[in-house]
Amino acid sequence: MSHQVLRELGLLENPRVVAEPSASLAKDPAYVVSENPATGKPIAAVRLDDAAAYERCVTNACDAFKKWREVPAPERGLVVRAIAEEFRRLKPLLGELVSLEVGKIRQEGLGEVQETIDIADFAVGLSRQLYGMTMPSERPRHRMYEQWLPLGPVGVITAFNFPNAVWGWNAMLAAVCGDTTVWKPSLMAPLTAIASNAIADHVATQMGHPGVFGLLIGADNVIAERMTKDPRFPLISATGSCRMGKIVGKVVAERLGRSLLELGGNNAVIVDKDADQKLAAAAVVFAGVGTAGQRCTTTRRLIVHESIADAFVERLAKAYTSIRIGDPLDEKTLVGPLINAQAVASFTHAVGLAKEQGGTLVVGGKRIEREGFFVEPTIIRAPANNTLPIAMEETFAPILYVFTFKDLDQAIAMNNSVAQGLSSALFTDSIRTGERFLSPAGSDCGIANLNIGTSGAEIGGAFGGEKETGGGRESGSDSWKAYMRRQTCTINYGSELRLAQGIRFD
Ligand code: UN1
Repeated sequence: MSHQVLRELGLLENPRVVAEPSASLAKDPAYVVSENPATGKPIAAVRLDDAAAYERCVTNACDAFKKWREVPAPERGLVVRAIAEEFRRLKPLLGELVSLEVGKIRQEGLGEVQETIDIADFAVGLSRQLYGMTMPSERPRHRMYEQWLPLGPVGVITAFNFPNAVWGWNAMLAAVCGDTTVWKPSLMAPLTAIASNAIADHVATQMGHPGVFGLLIGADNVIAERMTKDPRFPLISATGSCRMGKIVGKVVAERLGRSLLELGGNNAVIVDKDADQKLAAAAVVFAGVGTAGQRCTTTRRLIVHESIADAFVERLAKAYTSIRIGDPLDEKTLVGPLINAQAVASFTHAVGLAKEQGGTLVVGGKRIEREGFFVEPTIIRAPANNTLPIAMEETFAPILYVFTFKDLDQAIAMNNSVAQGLSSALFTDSIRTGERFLSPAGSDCGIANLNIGTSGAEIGGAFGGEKETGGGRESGSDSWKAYMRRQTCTINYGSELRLAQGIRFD
């Protein structure tokens, strides 16, 4: 069945892809094998790019940029519109490939492709709205305004967990902004990257714009390090771990380039005593176990009012134990596998540490004995003193740590007590409580929700967070500005040279 998807997406004809890799090819360092995490079996091997391929691709992106930047933005929007149409047509296949390669359940695989379609639609509208401001000049017969101009080739580094959408957020915006992109995807999801990029590249090339969408698949020390050091990329947009972001941020800063970082999260949901508990539980379950806990927006900590804690945890435990785990492509499945054996080891390690640190296992905690990389959705209660050091770390797995609070400011302090600042949520029916959470003394995260969970953000808002999450904003709102250069222009249409600040020089 997997071959059917590969065939229909044109991957079998792709010169990089070897559908049935031999044992010796699978060991060849010039290739990476993409495995199905639900079975641990290979799907296909992909040939990696080397330094020479890097040079060809980046030169191509620079040459294409020179032409693309002069195409009127609304016309660039038409190209993105055609790309969105192609993603619409191929959504079922591409969604299935996402499920196959990274283990997302079918609904989430489809949702991911929808996210790319949505941002492409957003970008089409944006292509007629790259507005600059005009400001009154202090000098007579002068006009002053600012304009937004294309920036250059953008290097896009993405993680395995959103192998299509995070590239979409970047590439679709960059394209209408007049930039070309060079995408370095995760080596855990190269097939989705090849298929996704080929769709965009094919449409753009057919419409007379080759080279706008570049792709480089390779080891970090061959591709990603080169990209971050390369001054031909005025912007590097990187999504992934805080550890990776600290390296990328530093290297790009050394050459005074721009980086847009969207890194880890350690997101909490606060449930106050007056909350609609049914609503809160449904939201915590989706955000806690969805994508098997492998979203940067996953709920990792639950901070629940002490008066309702036992009842609420019991409700959650019931839901957690009835979740259907299994083949991601089975419509009934709600939780698929983790990405690989290492992820399972991190899960097991975190659960072990939590117990050593005084945590109480409520449900889950074990690897599931079957092929692939499945683990049980897990709830662990922190000891009464609310101290559980492992909960301060982001483990990319479905583990929910439970803490209790007495008053709101204590809960907010706990929400803000981690190194990252991506997403947060509060469940309450009180306006006063809700507004306090959203006030300057409230959540310190880039995303703060009321009566909605921490994950599953719409594309229309700016997406990203503070502190070790990296500070970058991608996707909607005015995130496009990161992909352009701002130019302030002053025009003298009089015949006298007037100096600003009233300076006389004669
Ligand atoms: C990520 O995990 O890197 O808000 C992105 C969400 C998705 C995006 C997650 N729209 O959960």
